[in-house]
Amino acid sequence: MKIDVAKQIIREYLSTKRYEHSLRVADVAQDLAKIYQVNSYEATIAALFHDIAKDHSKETLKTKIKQFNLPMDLLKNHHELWHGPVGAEMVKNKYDIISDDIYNAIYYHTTGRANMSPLELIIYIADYIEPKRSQPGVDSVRKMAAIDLIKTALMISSQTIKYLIDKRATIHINTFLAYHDFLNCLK
Ligand code: DGI
Ligand code: FE
Ligand code: FE
Repeated sequence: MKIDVAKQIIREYLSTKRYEHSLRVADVAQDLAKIYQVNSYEATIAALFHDIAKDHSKETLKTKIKQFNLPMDLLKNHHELWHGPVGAEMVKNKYDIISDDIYNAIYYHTTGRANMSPLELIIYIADYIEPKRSQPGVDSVRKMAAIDLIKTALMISSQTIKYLIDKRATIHINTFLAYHDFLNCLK
């Protein structure tokens, strides 16, 4: 699939705001792919599609979780966490562009997980640091992104867990497993 075609497809699914976010994530993902010698086409496609399910209603997402036979325990977690897995399945079922690596990059982009591939890390990071993001501390994460993928991912998962605890939000097990694994990788 040509990149322009991918852009047209996601345009139909997403609000202008979300579409532009996805284009920015794709730009950052491409830059990171160059630095870390990851396939730049795969990084662009995964980034463009990462939020494909984000503008679906809660009800639609729930229906798709059942339809795609995704793990039902997803439903016990916050609905913010549903669009990654649903998006990965939507792309897999509709377009022939998907490698396992692209599938996993979309699936796990919100929580992360243990043993993330370089492509998965790039999407996880690019989503967090795209130029319009303004979370506290994001500039030091941007600097680290040019130096070390795991150290960057550790900064993101630490900040995310702190933020979720402060909000008293439920935290998905993969969010913790990602944090644990990044630390172990750096030992
Ligand atoms: O879809 P985006 O907004 O571009 O970004 P995303 O898919 O990374 O979603 C980010 C949100 O997800 C952010 O508000 C933090 C939240 N999140 C990440 N891990 C968890 C989580 N929310 C809950 N409740 N539990 C988690 O484990
Ligand atoms: Fe997302
Ligand atoms: Fe996103």
